[in-house]
Amino acid sequence: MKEQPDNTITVLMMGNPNVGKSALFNRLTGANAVVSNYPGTTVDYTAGKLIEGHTTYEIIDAPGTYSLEPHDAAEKVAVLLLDERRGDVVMIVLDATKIERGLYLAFEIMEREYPCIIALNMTDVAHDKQIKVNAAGIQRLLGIPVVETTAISGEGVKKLAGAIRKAQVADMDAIRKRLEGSGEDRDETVPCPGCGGCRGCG
Ligand SMILES: Nc1nc2c(ncn2[C@@H]2O[C@H](COP(=O)(O)OP(=O)(O)O)[C@@H](O)[C@H]2O)c(=O)[nH]1
Ligand SMILES: [Mg+2]
Repeated sequence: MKEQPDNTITVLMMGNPNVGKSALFNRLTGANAVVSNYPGTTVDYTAGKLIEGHTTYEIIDAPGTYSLEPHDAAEKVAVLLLDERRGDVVMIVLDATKIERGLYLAFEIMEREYPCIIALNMTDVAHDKQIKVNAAGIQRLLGIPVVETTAISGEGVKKLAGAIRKAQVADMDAIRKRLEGSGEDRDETVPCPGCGGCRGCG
């Protein structure tokens, strides 16, 4: 990830509408958010700061989008924010009850080789609906950090903040091989991006 001279790293939050991006953003940044209008549009986006140790992150809450082929002005701004490389790190937010719905966008972002992490939000709803969320499995499959969160209670948010510095560029070939089941040795050969070595830190 790219650090600006003043130690600031930009983190662009992207995901489908209603997955809890803004709720997570509020948890991560507190009360110091600034709303800006994206030049040339009527679309607003919000930016705020998160200080983690010696690092300052500028977190940007992008408008929700289903893909990187925008269908309306808000989606277009989300894609422009990504194109600008405003996101030195991209935090992909998925709804844990509808993971597959968000994966299309997640793969599009990962293919562009941004350092990424995934927040699996709405884990409380998943729990209530008895949907089992295998965050550790997804993390091993994708090779990027995956953190379970519940934005409304704040659960997992501290872990999510700590995981930003572990953001990884996804190795799409390795992911394809794993998906095809032809990875040489799924568990042993994939270092855990969460801790660097374990087989299930999740
Ligand atoms: N139960 C539950 N509700 C959530 C969670 N995160 C967000 N929400 C709610 O889901 C709705 C959409 O959240 P919002 O942050 O606006 O989603 P965004 O469109 O992705 O920015 C709001 O009513 C939030 O309060 C969560 O982890 N659990
Ligand atoms: Mg929002």
